Amino acid sequence: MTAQVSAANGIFGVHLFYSDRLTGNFTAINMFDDGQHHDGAAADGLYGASLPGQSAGVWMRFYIEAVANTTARSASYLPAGAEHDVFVYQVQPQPATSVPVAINELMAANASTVTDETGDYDDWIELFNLSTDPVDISGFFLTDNPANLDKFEIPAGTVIPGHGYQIFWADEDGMDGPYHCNFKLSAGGEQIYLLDTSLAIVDSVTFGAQVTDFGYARVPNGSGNFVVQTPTFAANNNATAVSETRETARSCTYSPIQPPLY
Ligand SMILES: [Ca+2]
Ligand SMILES: [Ca+2]
Ligand SMILES: [Ca+2]
Ligand SMILES: [Ca+2]
Repeated sequence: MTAQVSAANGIFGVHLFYSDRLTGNFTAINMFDDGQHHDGAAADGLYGASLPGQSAGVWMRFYIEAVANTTARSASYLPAGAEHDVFVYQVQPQPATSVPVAINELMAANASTVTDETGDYDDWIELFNLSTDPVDISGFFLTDNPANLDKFEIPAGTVIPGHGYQIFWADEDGMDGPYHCNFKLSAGGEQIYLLDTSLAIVDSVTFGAQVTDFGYARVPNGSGNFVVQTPTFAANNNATAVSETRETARSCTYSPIQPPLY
């Protein structure tokens, strides 16, 4: 953090107040104008200080206090209404490096396309392994909440074969099996993240309002942008035409149910 500060009588001190939660007390640290705190040159009026690193998803609040070098030690604040009005930001996750797994397709309004093991037409998320080698995603996470990145932990022993698919039901039916997430997909749209074991983002998708019984899928399969199209449950997204051959799901532990052909 840096702040450009000046006062007719000079500066007594500049302080950065911060909190790693949305309520409660602030911690104060000094800001410096010594050229050693990412503050430009020494004595140039630009003060600097660094906030301690935080985990992804954390909401941070902060404000700055500048105290004039007068007997009254009069103080000014940024924002002016601190500490009732403060700055807020959320720490974003780092992107993961070289995990060749994509959020490949999702369905947030499944009325008649495909059912889970219990016969429910529930939301689903399809992951695709872009590489030819198996990828172990045990301990990875799926979430629909950027403030709760470790919401659903992918079970141990989850390996997606090379060029294979893995379906996760987003139905809050965790008792029905290991691949039932503790969240649903909003048909009105939201964000879905896939994160690795250290909560770095492997892939994410932001989607808007969904069309009932249509998929939202990467085309070309695994790498393209998302398009609304006929769903391809646990199968290649390029194969949406009736005349095309569907790729068989190789990673599913349940009986794959083919979506209807249009
Ligand atoms: Ca400076
Ligand atoms: Ca279900
Ligand atoms: Ca949701
Ligand atoms: Ca698909």
